Amino acid sequence: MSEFVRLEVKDGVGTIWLERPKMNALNAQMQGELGEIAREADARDDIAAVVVYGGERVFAAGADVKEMATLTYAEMVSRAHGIQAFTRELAAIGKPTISAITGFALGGGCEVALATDVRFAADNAKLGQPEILLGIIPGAGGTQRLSRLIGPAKAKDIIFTGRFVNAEEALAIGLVDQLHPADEVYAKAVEWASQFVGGPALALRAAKGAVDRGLEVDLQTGLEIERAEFTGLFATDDRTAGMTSFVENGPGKATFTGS
Ligand code: CO8
Repeated sequence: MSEFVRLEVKDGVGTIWLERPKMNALNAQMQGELGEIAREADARDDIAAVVVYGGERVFAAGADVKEMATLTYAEMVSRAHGIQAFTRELAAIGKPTISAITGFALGGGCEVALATDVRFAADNAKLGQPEILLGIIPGAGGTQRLSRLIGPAKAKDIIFTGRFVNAEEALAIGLVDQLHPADEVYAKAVEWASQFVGGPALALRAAKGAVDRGLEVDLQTGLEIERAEFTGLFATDDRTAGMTSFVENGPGKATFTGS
């Protein structure tokens, strides 16, 4: 049983709740639980899309600095793979994922948000990678995912200074995708996720895989990845249903089964 992370499933949307008062500081146990729940959300057929939410007050203020403060170099060497693993598990969910961000999303918290496909933020949100102020750097994917998302110059400014980025700036630089009032941001994220319930799950998984794997390689290899994913979908019932429905009834009326 998880203590600090909870998976709630409602009408086809899974919400991963971060629940470690006061600030959802991600200690090692919580990181492990988040990775495990991400794997569960990926595998469960009753979940079409996933929302990550820290509650109305705070998304997550980062790794638990109090836990990290006394770790030796040798101890961190053996823990560092686990630290990257939980955001990798989140990013590997083969379904649309979205973070609903209220309050602080800092350090490891910002890295959690970066591991989802899309980010909706409350107008009170503050994001950042303040690790430099602790004498370290982001270690759960921040240097890589932030620079891929907003470009290296803006990412370096945020990582070098450790400054907090407010909601308006985050929207302007593409760090978040939509702003909403704090008490509406979760509902808006659920609404976005709900679009994919009853969708062609295998095509969505293929689309996400092609975009994400393609970003890691040269264009030609990316196109090969796309071709393999594209042709593979011709083995699915959903593409038969989608095309037959189009021919017989016009666009957008197909019923998909996810097979
Ligand atoms: N770790 C542990 N405790 C924390 C953390 C944290 N990251 N953030 C806040 N807290 C605690 C405070 O110590 C305080 O505890 P207490 O009430 O017992 O004294 C309580 O939460 C409330 O915090 P504040 O009193 O400071 O509240 P404020 O509203 O004044 O400030 C801030 C909130 C701005 C969030 C402030 O607490 C802060 O700056 N926190 C640290 C943010 C930070 O540096 N995050 C980066 C951490 S390093 C990191 O994430 C490494 C990434 C690589 C590994 C990723 C693995 C997950």
